[in-house]
Amino acid sequence: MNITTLGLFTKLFALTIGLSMPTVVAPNLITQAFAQDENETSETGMKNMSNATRTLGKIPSMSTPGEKTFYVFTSEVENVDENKLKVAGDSYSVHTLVANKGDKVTVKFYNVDDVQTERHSFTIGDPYKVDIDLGFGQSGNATFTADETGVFPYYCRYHLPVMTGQLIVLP
Ligand SMILES: [Cu+2]
Repeated sequence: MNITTLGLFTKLFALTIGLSMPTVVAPNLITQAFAQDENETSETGMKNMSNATRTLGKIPSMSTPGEKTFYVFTSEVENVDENKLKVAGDSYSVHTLVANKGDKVTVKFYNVDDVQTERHSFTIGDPYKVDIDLGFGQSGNATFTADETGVFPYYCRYHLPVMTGQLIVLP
């Protein structure tokens, strides 16, 4: 380890300490960190979160009554030898989505697969009839009202049977 590497290492160490200390020592520093993020995000939801944090001094719940927004990314299980195992290693970043009956549900789906020829879909059959079908680097979304309770599988039409999940709609 030369001097430059050592210096970098020390800085990284200091940074790590700096990042981990506030959570232990001073909870109000977390609030400041949230407030700083405000300029970096355009999502109104996130802004509301930091406002709520500042005025109430509470950790935000992130839930809006009657609305659910889910961010789902494509994912890859590491070390799956597709030829040997005869199964794809593709997956979703989230495998279970939970909503309450009557919720307005929005699914935002992102194809972050680094294989440029690989398409992925986020598909739910009846009664919701969702089909977000994406090519390389694309994203798409779908909104529906969860007016039927039950467990509804979602799947990628290109990577069955492994790339699946379930939407649970509670009464
Ligand atoms: Cu897929």
